[in-house]
Amino acid sequence: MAKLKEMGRILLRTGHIFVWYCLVCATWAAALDLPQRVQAPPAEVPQYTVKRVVHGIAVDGRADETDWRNAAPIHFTFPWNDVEREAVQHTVAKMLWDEKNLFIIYICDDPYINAEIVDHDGATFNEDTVEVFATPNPDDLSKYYGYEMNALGTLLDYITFWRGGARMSGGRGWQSEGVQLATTIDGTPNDDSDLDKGWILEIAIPHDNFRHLGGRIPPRDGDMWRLNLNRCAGKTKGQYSVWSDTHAPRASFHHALYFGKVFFSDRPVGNGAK
Ligand SMILES: [Ca+2]
Ligand SMILES: [Ca+2]
Repeated sequence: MAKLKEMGRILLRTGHIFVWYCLVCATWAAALDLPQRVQAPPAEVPQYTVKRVVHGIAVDGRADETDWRNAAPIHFTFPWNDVEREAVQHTVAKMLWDEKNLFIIYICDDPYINAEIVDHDGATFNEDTVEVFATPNPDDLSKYYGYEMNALGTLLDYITFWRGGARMSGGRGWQSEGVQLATTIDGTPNDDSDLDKGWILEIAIPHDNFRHLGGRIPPRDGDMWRLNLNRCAGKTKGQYSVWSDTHAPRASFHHALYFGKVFFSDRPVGNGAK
């Protein structure tokens, strides 16, 4: 009898734990509240040729350089938003390189710009933010660099590692060096009483920052990196968008298997086909 009572108590306790587990899971899923996939993923990852800077890039948050005008555009896709029905918030990105830096520019349409974080390594991904995830070592997609930058130009940088299907978040203490970053904003950030036009973020990342994960640094003509460009939704009516679709059922960017393929070329930008 005592044994039966003890078993009953254990079952009750186990039942309580199970109920609590379900509640925690449901709360967690609701808290995430990430939009679900509305488009079928493509069969192949996209490719991009990064060409050489010719005239020079001023990292000032403006896209008016001849080299940027001549660089091929990347148009982000919206796997988790029905942009046939809602006003699309375009992002156009471009990449170039020289002997010292990888340059990226993001041109973002955004009617409700939100960015308040100014502390380095803050949670910029909760605001209007663009990102680059990259590894120069295409043979090992379990590690890559993350640069997540809000519309104010605040940078969260890290190296992320995957172990046994889980992503380790301990790499935030890693700091990039010598990065130049600038933004321009056309609108009134953090004021949703009017409509903003958008913002531009321009970044130069010295190649040396990519030296820890294998691959050749600096890259040479023909080298291929795996890389993705992302945009987070911000606080008001935002859209998650991305260069290379991550195949994820809910908005999510940490899927290196689907990063795009980026080829470094010695060809000068503006010379020949984009
Ligand atoms: Ca510029
Ligand atoms: Ca960091």
